[in-house]
Amino acid sequence: MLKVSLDDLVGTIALDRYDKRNALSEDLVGRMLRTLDSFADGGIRVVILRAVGTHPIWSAGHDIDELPIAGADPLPYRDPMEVLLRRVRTYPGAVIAMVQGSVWGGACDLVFNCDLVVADESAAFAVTPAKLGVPYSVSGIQYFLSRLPLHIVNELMMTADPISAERALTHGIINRLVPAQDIESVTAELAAVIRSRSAESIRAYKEQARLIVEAVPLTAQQAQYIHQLRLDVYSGRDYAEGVLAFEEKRPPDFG
Ligand code: LCV
Repeated sequence: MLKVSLDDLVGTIALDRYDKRNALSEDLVGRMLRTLDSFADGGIRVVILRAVGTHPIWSAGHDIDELPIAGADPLPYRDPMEVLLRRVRTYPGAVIAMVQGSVWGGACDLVFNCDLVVADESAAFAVTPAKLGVPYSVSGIQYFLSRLPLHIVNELMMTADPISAERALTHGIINRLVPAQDIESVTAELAAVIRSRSAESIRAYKEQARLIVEAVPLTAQQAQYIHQLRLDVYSGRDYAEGVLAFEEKRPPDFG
């Protein structure tokens, strides 16, 4: 499911579950979490997150077969994906996503939560909750809004259609857009530069940036209102239909 390697305090985690289009199952995410923990314990300065090989899909996102239905929050605080996103944000070093192929749903959240993104022309990003009838996670929306212009977030969230690598570059989702044959060397060079810089400075910068981005005060009433909005969606007809339609390999009918 994962291929892990290490070279001079640069660690690489490669998704290797292409039969399920690298869908982020609990098992796969658990392995990623354990790897990140061991990298952090070993003082690994830079982590490269990629997929094994060159395929049209980088990751199909959350494992839809594992989404709960019938009134259970699909993206609760303890969902392994949510835990992974927090772990990437708090990883005490840089995490670079190296992206070839399309990125779907929760995998976009994963890539956007990385500190830097290197991609080739085959990369594309589709944020899919509106195709599944899912109320997107509050922290996911917060992070999207902190990184991207509102109209781009609206387009991603409302259409659920992929945006191209070129547009992703324009909007700052991608740091370096490079030809496929150069992606490994460009990523390795970027990792080597960061590896040579002060780990203490980078760790403190990253933590400060995270805390500033997350510093959005909400009143108790607003928090309750958000909870109610989400509860209504994940208890609703669309969510059940979205998951069923995926299982039955047909487009959803949201009426
Ligand atoms: C489990 C899968 C998946 C998958 N899970 O190959 O962000 S949110 O709110 O949306 C969040 C809840 C979330 O992340 O939801 C997941 C969002 N992802 C998607 O909507 C993408 C769903 N997948 C697809 O649309 C297609 O699979 C793509 C376009 C990615 C690839 O198409 P392709 O024709 O290459 P198949 O569809 O034939 O899929 C190959 C196998 O992977 C499984 C799929 O069920 C199939 O399994 P079987 O061979 O056993 O039938 N698979 C694909 N995505 N997210 N399983």
